Amino acid sequence: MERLRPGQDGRHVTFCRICDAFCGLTADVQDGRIVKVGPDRDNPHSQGHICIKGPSMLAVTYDPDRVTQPLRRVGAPGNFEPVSWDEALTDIASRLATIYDDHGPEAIASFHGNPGAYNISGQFSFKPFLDRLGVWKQYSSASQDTTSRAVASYALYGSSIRRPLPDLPRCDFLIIVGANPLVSHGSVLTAPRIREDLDAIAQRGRVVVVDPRLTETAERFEHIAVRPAGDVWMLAYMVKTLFDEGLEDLAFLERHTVGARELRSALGQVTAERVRQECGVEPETIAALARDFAAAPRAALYSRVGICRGPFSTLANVLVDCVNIIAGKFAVPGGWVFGNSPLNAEGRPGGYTLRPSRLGPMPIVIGYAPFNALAEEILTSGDGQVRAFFVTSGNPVLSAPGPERLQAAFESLELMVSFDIYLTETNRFADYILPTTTFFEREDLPVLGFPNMVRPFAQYAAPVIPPVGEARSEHIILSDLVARLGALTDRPLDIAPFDPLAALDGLLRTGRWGQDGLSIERLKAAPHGVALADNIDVSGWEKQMRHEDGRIRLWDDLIAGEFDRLWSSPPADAEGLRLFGRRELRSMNSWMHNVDRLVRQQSPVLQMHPDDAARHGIGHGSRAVVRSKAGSMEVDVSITDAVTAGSVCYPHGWEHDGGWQRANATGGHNVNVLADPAAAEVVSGSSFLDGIEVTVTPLTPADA
Ligand SMILES: Nc1nc2c(c(=O)[nH]1)N[C@H]1C(S)=C(S)[C@@H](COP(=O)(O)OP(=O)(O)OC[C@H]3O[C@@H](n4cnc5c(=O)[nH]c(N)nc54)[C@H](O)[C@@H]3O)O[C@H]1N2
Ligand SMILES: Nc1nc2c(c(=O)[nH]1)N[C@H]1C(S)=C(S)[C@@H](COP(=O)(O)OP(=O)(O)OC[C@H]3O[C@@H](n4cnc5c(=O)[nH]c(N)nc54)[C@H](O)[C@@H]3O)O[C@H]1N2
Ligand code: SF4
Ligand SMILES: [Mo]
Repeated sequence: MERLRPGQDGRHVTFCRICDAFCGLTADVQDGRIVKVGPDRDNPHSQGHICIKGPSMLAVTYDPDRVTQPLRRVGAPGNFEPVSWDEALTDIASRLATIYDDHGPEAIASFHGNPGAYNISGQFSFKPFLDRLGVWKQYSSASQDTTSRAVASYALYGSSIRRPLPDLPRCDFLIIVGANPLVSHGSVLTAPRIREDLDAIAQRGRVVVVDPRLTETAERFEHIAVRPAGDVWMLAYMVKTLFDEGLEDLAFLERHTVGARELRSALGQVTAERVRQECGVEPETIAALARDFAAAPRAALYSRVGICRGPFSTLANVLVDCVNIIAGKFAVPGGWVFGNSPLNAEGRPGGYTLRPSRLGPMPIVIGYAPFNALAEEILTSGDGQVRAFFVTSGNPVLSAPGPERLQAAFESLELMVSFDIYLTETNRFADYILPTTTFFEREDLPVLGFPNMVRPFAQYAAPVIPPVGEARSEHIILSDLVARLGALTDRPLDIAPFDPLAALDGLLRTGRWGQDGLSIERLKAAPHGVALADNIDVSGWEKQMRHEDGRIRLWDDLIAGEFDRLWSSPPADAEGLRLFGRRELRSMNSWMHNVDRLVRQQSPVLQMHPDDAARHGIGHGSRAVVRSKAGSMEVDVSITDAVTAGSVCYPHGWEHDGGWQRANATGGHNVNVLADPAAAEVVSGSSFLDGIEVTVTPLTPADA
């Protein structure tokens, strides 16, 4: 089949790059412009599944508020004037060269936001560029969703990039802890038709959702309501039950693990009473769940961000894997398995280091430093102070703790450069906003999804249209910047132009299906994508172990230390309220809020249980103040028994003040004012975003 050229009239085949599902899309081009976006029914992976966000990228692409030419800051934050690429890059290169020569890489920092993970241009240039400059102060949204998972993997398997996933197509009993796949469409799990996969599991067996809210997923299946941040106790009790009742897979433990005895003995400290108090679930319910899980031949316990942002997130993630491993559900069909990426992953760092720094030791996880150090790095004067900051596809002022301090930090920088498609709450402080492409304007492979596909699949998408306005993809901008910088800096700089596709071709050819001829060329010849296998091949998982003895560590110093911290933590306050977040189908973190049909019906409110509302004198629709140790905000309250008593729920990513006019008019508040910017889990650097202790005080009386 002949591929259409970018911008050529006709139906283009492509795929969505907003979330981990990577759904196949079609895009109809007329007179050089995309006029319609729909599902690609011939995509063997997503088979016509899409959600409303995919086609909404049409509105984003041609949004009159989109930034489509380079902007230079003039005056107060948010004020910009257009400049040429040449002017922008010349000035950035010269200011960067001065900072680099005078202060070295310690004076440079970066933030890599979420959409950058779905973009090979950014993935294969932004981090490599900073790595080659010697910059280690690289921050990312991983501190908000993944570093605790990565550290758990490092402790267990010796590699922070080995992340098991549930083998949905062959699973008959799935427990989901802290994930809402019917809305999120999967995280570290690529299964575009996930609703059908879950329905099929429920039909064959059970799907049980452990969550403080009766989520869209919980409502469709079985629900166990848990207190936010309490499930580390629940998971510990599940493991304890498996050991106490002789339900462990002794043969597997003997052959493939070390530390089962120490783990078992440590769990002796878990009492039913403490478990009930911490997670609000009856210990007998938890024990019954553990028994049923162990008895089911093909079962998996899956968890995602709901357990990654509490005070014990690394330990919670370790315990998730322990439940699977000890019950004999690890690396078996239908269980908790490693996926089959088509890319050669040999060169990928799976490390975890504690790096000494002027602000104390910093855990560097999957190449990123803990986000909570960023503002301090910029604001703390002296040797090593950060003066230049690059941000790509990130909006930390809305997405991360401590927005006020971040704003002050960004405004104090000598040089701040943002790569984005909008003028945002973050880059309004930048010196330059460099306009980048949307996914219709660039080529990509679903690289992030590769290791997490329950049905291994690969696809290449060509650009549907040429870049709108003067937009350019990251690797082109950075290749240009590198050339200019090389001519200016006194330090040795030997960085070749970035070529993401060539790099990926090499990784495909030397990867799992390379011998069968998998390459970019082969993918280009199959526009709807290539189904690589019906199921994940679970054999050979031992080769992925990175501890010297090849065994899984159920116990080591890090895990022991985290248990010690848990044992000495003060018991939960039975009267207190804990705040946690939620995602909406029509919202994507802090962006996509400029699309009217997505945000029209959204108005962020604080959800509160009727018993708590009565206790605090709050009526439905009341205004109230939510206060935490870190800050406060005014909210509208909605009373609902969908949230468990003792907890309140508010979404993130609101309170816009950028160039996106529709978004600015949406209202809502930046919930991250309540998150403590100074606090993070020490071992992983993960932020505390769920389970924050708050008070809620009415501003309007209950009967108003
Ligand atoms: N309280 C609370 N806070 C949270 C969360 C939560 O659940 N609760 N969730 C956290 C999670 S999981 C995450 S991942 C983070 C996300 O946080 P971030 O990664 O900081 O931010 P996003 O909201 O995803 O913003 C992405 C930015 O990328 C831009 N963008 C979109 N597409 C492209 C593109 O193709 N190229 C470029 N260059 N830019 C693009 C958008 O305009 C936007 O400015 O938020 C975290 N923050
Ligand atoms: N529509 C939409 N899709 C998205 C996103 C989006 O913003 N909108 N964001 C994308 C991103 S960046 C990510 S990382 C993924 C995340 O994907 P998921 O992890 O599937 O998504 P969440 O909705 O954040 O699910 C977390 C769940 O954990 C629950 N939870 C909160 N605290 C606790 C706790 O202490 N214990 C337990 N057991 N549960 C808890 C929440 O109620 C929520 O239901 O989604 C992606 N997909
Ligand atoms: S589910 Fe995710 S990948 Fe699929 S259309 Fe929606 S946003 Fe895009
Ligand atoms: Mo995320």
